[in-house]
Amino acid sequence: MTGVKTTCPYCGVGCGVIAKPDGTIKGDPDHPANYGRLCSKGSALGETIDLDGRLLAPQILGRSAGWNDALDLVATKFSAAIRDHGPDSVAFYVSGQLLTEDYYVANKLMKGYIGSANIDTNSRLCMASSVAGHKRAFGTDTVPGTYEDLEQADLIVLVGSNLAWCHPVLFQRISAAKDARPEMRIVNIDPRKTATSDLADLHLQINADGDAALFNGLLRHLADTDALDQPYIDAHVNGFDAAIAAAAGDPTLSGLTADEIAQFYALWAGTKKVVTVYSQGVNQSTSGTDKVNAIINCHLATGRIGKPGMGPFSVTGQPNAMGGREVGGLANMLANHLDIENPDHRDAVQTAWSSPTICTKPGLKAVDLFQACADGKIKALWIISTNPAVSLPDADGVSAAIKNVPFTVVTDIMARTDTGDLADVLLPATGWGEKNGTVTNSERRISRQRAFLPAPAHARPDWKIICDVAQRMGFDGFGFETPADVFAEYVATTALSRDFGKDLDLTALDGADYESLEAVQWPVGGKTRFFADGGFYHPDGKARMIAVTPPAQSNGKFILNTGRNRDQWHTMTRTGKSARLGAHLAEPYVEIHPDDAAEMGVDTAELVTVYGPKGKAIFRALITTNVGRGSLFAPLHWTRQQSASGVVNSAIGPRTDPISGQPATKSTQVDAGKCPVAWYGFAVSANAMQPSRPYHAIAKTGTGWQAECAGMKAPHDWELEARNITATKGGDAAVLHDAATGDVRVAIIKDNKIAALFFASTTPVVVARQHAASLIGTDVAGLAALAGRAAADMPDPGATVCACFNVGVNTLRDAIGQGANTVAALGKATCAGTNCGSCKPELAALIAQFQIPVAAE
Ligand SMILES: Nc1nc2c(c(=O)[nH]1)N[C@H]1C(S)=C(S)[C@@H](COP(=O)(O)OP(=O)(O)OC[C@H]3O[C@@H](n4cnc5c(=O)[nH]c(N)nc54)[C@H](O)[C@@H]3O)O[C@H]1N2
Ligand SMILES: Nc1nc2c(c(=O)[nH]1)N[C@H]1C(S)=C(S)[C@@H](COP(=O)(O)OP(=O)(O)OC[C@H]3O[C@@H](n4cnc5c(=O)[nH]c(N)nc54)[C@H](O)[C@@H]3O)O[C@H]1N2
Ligand code: SF4
Ligand SMILES: [Mo]
Repeated sequence: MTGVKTTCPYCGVGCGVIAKPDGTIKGDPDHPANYGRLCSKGSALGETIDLDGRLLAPQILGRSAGWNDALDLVATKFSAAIRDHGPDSVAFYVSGQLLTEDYYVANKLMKGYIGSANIDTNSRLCMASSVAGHKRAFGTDTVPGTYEDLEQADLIVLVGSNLAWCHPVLFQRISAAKDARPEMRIVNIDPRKTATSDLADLHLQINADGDAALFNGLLRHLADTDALDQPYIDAHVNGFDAAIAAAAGDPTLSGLTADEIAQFYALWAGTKKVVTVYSQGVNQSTSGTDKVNAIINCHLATGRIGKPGMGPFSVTGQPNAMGGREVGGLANMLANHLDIENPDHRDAVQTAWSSPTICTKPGLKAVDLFQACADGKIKALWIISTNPAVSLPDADGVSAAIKNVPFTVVTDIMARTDTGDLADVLLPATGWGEKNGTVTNSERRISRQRAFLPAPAHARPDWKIICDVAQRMGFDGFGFETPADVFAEYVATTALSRDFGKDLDLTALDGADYESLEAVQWPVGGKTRFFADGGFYHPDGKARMIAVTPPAQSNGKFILNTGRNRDQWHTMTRTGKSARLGAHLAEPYVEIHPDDAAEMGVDTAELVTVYGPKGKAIFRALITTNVGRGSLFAPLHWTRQQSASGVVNSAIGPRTDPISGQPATKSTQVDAGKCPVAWYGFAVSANAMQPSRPYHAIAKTGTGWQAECAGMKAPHDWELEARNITATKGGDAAVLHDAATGDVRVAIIKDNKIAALFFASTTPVVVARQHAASLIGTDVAGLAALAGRAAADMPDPGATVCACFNVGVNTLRDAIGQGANTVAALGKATCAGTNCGSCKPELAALIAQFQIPVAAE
């Protein structure tokens, strides 16, 4: 069969994919987001579509149930709560990973039929500050730029964005543009040195939340050096005087030196074609909305917006973050970029929907919504396509809050998630590859997701499940038979936003053939960029510059920063299935500066406990100068399914931006110290493990599973401990216990094959992990396996760097030692980096680290 053209379900780049039912995946050469490229996660999609761990039938209180019973129960419970406690006693918490059609019907049901706006989305944790900033500046939530601007710019400023890992194909497009035009300049503003910093000409290691001070200072500098576009300001911008007056503060409060600041300001002022890309380092902050406006202020004041190669560019995280913003998935939006507070908008939407009611006030934003659950105000809750028990701040408090709701429904594709484990009813959704719909990417481009696999067992598409419940609650208006019907209604309702003079107008797609719909950017058929000649959406048609007051700098002992890894997607329900993706970074870690580690008495790979305002988490210490003193960084990916104490949001409190309500998940004041463990362990097993030790983290390997663990007290019986941890019964065990060092090694052999290996030590276990995993299922003699390192003829590749070809750090180090001193040469020698290219920044870093210095003459 020829492949099916669809769209990657991960990040907001929105790459076109050609997929086949056998799991063959390749980039779509014709898709304007990626022109054939894919990153490591996109390339590995074929490894995540198996049915392992999938939720395949509805469950009521943990038991399989039929759809009729489950849907009836959900409809009855929601209707009863609304009847007894009013519409605001129920809530939906949805996701930027829903398709537009799913989102559209969920929003319609809550806002037009239930009559509450208690529908919020994980986009609150992601894009809310950008939405609020756009609305303040432009009068509507418009992203003015396009991907081409990134290639046409002479200066790209990446603020709080690790594009190399989080939007890898955009990063590759920029990297290729810089190769072609080496004079192109890149500045990266991030408290942490990342793979993205490696491409930058200037990395500004700013203090947490120093951005507003820095961009305020830039505005002042632009004014002082005659770099303003006065005619543009006069014609199209309000608020200049107040903004410049507020920008009088000292930019070194950003934590940067006067020298660094001068370099950056001169570059920005002197380069006309500048794009400022920003992401979660900007949005996830108590000053997130202000940071967005401080950035946009500089673009408005110079008229550098909406022209080729110029503009502020908020890149979206999730595949359909943008689509959700279009249909109104946030609790403070109505639908189609129209406003809840505007009675004319409400009337128009209600008329278009022919709905019995319409919400009259904004609903609860995510953090408040879960607080209302804790307070007993929410009687029925439906969570769809998101995992808030992990991803919201105060994750343990949120888990307790969900438990406190009398009736909770979770729709997911997986049977076990931290959130699903708390639900009364689980509803099985069809996942990527099995469902049809549309998503909108960061540059407003709508692409089709198309099914290339049958729906497994009883799973159903999200839009259908929502419509079925709506109909059982007695509502008409949900009789859609296909996602094409939903899309057609959505397209038709965008006539409303057009008629109110808003930006979102898809009516040119009226009657378009859904099956063959090509990727299309809105406004459809019109201009691709907004605002070059003004035309803003405030009533007077002008933009607004906003007076921004930078926040006071934090003086806590440690600031906990959080974010993403290259090869994992959020709570790992899908990427966690791929052994080669897991091999990149296999356990929860915390980046910590060497001086801080020394002060704490923490050595490489020991464990660190991070104490937050509401709870704590334990991580492996990764000692590195990538973070500054007093700064810690931990990834958000680990959940209670794969780890004990690895949920970073357990250590984060529910602080939010006062305007957008977005949680500040990148700057928590915490305390941290060495975790006093008695022993460290590492195990590989053919069986799935759930060690339940004070610290553990499991990951998939090519032969089964691996587990890192640690205990507070040495067990009496190491063989028993090894069997418990590796979940291995029977067979023979060979146990080596070195009384002098305390090192323990256990091999369990069944049917002459190695079933499990376990290594423990009073210090972090030094064992060739990949090699140990490769022994499972082989007949290597038990004692040889316990050597814990590879024989000379079978070198251990080390931690995976290139996920596509499974090339490890040791292999790369050897190749560099033999003279492969460029990324291209390394690719030739080892294949690393020659498929998706996501690891190229790390290859460059390894070359810098391992290259044999050429002796000075
Ligand atoms: N591999 C991978 N890619 C993804 C995802 C994933 O889970 N995995 N998720 C997707 C989603 S939903 C999103 S939202 C995006 C997120 O994409 P990004 O925003 O690029 O990713 P993060 O790692 O969350 O954070 C980016 C950077 O912000 C920095 N930062 C922290 N505090 C500050 C600050 O005060 N100022 C500045 N200037 N920087 C700061 C952090 O050090 C971090 O390097 O990624 C998308 N792509
Ligand atoms: N500390 C900290 N916390 C953060 C962040 C951070 O940087 N730091 N980032 C925040 C951001 S930007 C985001 S976007 C969130 C992400 O956080 P979440 O949305 O909670 O994370 P995911 O793992 O993407 O959850 C998606 C869920 O939907 C399921 N799913 C997948 N496909 C489908 C489908 O087709 N239908 C249904 N019904 N379910 C499906 C998956 O199995 C999974 O359980 O995390 C936020 N939390
Ligand atoms: S950059 Fe990677 S994760 Fe993002 S859409 Fe493209 S292939 Fe998917
Ligand atoms: Mo996100």
